[in-house]
Amino acid sequence: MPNTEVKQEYNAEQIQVLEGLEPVRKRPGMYIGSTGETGLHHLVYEIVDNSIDEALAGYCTQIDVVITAENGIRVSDNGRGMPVDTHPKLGIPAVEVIHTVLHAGGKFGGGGYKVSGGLHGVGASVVNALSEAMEVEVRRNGKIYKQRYERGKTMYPLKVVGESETTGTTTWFQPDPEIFDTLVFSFSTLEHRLREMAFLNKGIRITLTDERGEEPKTLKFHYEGGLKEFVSYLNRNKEPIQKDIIYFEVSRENFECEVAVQYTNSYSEMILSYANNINTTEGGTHLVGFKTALTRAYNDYARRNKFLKENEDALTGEDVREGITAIISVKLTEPQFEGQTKTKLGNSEIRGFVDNATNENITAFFDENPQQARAIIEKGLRAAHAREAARKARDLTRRKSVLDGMTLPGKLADCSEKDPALSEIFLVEGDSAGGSAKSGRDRTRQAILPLRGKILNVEKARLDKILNSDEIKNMITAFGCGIGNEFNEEKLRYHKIVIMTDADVDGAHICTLMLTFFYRYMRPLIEKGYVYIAQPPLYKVEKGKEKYYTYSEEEQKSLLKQLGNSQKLSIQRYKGLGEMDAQQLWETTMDYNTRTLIQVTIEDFAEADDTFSMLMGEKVPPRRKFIEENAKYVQNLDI
Ligand code: 28G
Repeated sequence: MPNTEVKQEYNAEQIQVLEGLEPVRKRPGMYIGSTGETGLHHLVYEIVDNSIDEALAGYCTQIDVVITAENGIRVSDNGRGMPVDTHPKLGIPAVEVIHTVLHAGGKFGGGGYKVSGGLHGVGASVVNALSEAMEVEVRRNGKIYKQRYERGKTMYPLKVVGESETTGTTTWFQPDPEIFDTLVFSFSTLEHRLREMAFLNKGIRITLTDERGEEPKTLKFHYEGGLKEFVSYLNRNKEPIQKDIIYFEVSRENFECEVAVQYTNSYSEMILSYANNINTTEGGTHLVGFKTALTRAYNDYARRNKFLKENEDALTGEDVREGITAIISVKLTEPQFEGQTKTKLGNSEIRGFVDNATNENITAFFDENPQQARAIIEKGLRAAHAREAARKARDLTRRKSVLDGMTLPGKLADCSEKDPALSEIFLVEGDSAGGSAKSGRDRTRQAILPLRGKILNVEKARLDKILNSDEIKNMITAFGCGIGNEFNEEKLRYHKIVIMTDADVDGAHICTLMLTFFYRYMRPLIEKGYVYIAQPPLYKVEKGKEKYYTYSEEEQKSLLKQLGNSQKLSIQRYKGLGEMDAQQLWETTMDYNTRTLIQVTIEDFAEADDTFSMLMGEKVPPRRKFIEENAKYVQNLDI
């Protein structure tokens, strides 16, 4: 193999360049958001984005991502390969400039943004600065060029290490332990993002390989249908009420918009929006354009076809969106991102563009598919009636609570503490465990609300029915914070809401039912991290006067090993909370010093929505599969 150095000189300017990456190492958070797990994964997205840009420019069809055995990342694409010609001002190859010069503005630094097909290469320098080692190989001009960097510093001039008939770029990096709190990549996190990328950029082939296990594991993502396939993927555990997916794509000189919509019999709405492949979780002008046009097209059609009489009120946006699964993706050359997390699209010109495209295409779909249109409109009409019924029911509960001066449920054993930040409420399965919890608790700071049996499955009912359920009404009044649009965090009476159910399948089911209710009607509770799951013990082991509790089968095994399997052991397996007396319940599950609480967090909105529709919806096989796969039940429940 030839090993020719590419002619080049190092000079003062070069040193300048190297200093250029210092700010990234000093304040990594400014460039990648955090130095935790999210930031770590962000490194991968920065590199993959460059390959995606090359694909959007029309030169790359295949992207391979590998998690190496050492928890490094290797990304390859079959694009043109990063340019290697010498930069006129800096006097170093373009590929080196890309890796060692900090480009103005990052996603978190404010300022400029990367634009598909335009500025690509941005991000590689940030990843380089935060990697203990990074290597790039460029296949171009019939040659393979290679360069290595360590913590942003070039190790040797770009050299030719071989010949190649193909073109493309391969990048490998090892994140820097001096920078990151964690160095372990999550296969499922990368799987999610890469699948999303493949949906958002139709036709691109992406693979993800994990080389850390005994056998390498590979997933392939390739969707010719783009967002259409994304919607059917999201709806895979739901029941569509229309057979087709409404799909359109419109492009103008400076922007493109792609939309897919399908209604299911669910009662929730699931709309994902993207701008330049970035998930705009705070919404923005593209989303507003879509929602306004949808409501208008929907009502116009309903009036024209006499689903709505002249004297009847128009359907609201919420009515029109009940059961919708929709994805809207726009691409534009100069996106402006606003909002707290810079995930709100601000470009005003996009709004009218998306509005027109949506109005025209939704109207056309309704006109051409009257049967599907009927199913959709009738769903909206039912939603409107239910909304009216719910309003009446809510008025009733509200009036009642005002008159009674907010009567708390009779079953609630409240705590004496009034500061929510110091107060906890335990939602306890069954009256008998509830009784033990009441006598075992710390009365100043722990409130107990016993719940009888299964609570209502909110995934299968509308608000009016939900508000008729006693268990749910009790939770709502005990929490004090209201639900849905009227949710008010400031009124929340406890900052720890602890679900305490038996450690068996029924307990897990009740737990899921409650989480579903919180997720659908009090989502900020979960987002703010107020919801926890208690971990009651599985076993009690006694040896003479010593007493041990274990919380998992593994823990039990290792304890028995430790104690030496002598005959003097008495082992009790708890089948439910009810088998513990007040003292035991306190010691094992409620005592601040010894208990384990699992905090419930939302990793990914789409995935959580998915999990709930799957667990609580009508289709049985996927639910069974999930329960089997997660049989051991939660360690750290990320929904
Ligand atoms: C495998 C890891 C991640 C990339 C390319 C290809 C070009 C490029 C990348 O150019 C500088 C700025 C705008 C032109 C562009 C090659 C034009 C002609 C490229 C990657 C020069 C960056 N030939 N592939 N950057 N542009 N893949 N994959 O990073 O004006 S980055």
